[in-house]
Amino acid sequence: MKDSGVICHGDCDGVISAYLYVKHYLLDSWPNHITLVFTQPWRAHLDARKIEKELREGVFLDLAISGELAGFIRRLASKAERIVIIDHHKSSAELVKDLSSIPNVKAVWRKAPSCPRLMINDLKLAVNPYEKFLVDVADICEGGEAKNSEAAKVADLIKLSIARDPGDIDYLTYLVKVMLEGKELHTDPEVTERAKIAKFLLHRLLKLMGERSLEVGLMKVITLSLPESRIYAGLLGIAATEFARITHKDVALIRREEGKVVVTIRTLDDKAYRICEELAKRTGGKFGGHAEAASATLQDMELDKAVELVSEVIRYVSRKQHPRRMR
Ligand SMILES: [Mn+2]
Repeated sequence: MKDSGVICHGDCDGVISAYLYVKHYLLDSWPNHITLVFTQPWRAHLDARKIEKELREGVFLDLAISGELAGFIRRLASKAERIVIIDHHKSSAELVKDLSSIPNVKAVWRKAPSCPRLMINDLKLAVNPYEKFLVDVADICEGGEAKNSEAAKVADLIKLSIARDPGDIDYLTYLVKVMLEGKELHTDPEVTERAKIAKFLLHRLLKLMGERSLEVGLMKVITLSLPESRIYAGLLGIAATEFARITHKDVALIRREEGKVVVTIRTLDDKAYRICEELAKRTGGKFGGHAEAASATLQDMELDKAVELVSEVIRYVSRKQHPRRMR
């Protein structure tokens, strides 16, 4: 039997997407004939090579598709029987449209609260109450409003438990396994223990962000040094979202990582996407994400210089949006 490869975003809604896909389409191949790869959009084209062997089906879930990944998928399509792409990131729209013209590629792209929500709506999956609950969880993980407090609790647990070490593929696979067995997540000792440690660090990080934030226009701008981004790695996206929620302000988190500067933006409108797009355009960097939650990866530079650049782009994008308002 030929194998299937499932490549998905290593975050809360990515894991739930993987669970739904395996359960509905690949259960007969689980676990021995599926290679499950969890990755981050910026390195997906590298990690995806793990599935390149004898392949029946290649599945790409919840990945903001980069130009490199699109190139990889094109090559893979000439070897695999079938490719499936399901994604809800705004930045993927054009590339997914291009890829969908390849005969053995089935692509589903739509703006949706989460990738699992898109799956149950567009693929018309018949879901049971357990799966429906997890789709609610995925929406909340992606910033959707929490109408169900049980789902909000589980969303928090999953997000935090993953955040501490987003590269821990074994743990992400463990989560899919727990879901396939239909077990409760909020009482699982592995999940709760990991979430507890992450929560402690998140509180420390939010305190630090509060002390350090600068106002640029209507936005809060926060910087983190290389050692700090190492300590809080994995929690930075959650912290940016949480900080924006607490302060009711748009937030730009600028940090140095190994050989690069990463900017994470959270806004109430679509400014996050436009700012990251403009940053990438000006510096030849990369960007991806959604209208209100996006990030850009830029070449390495001193933090002072990065703050100057980001501030200028924030003002530029705000001016373009409200040309008559003086700032
Ligand atoms: Mn995701």
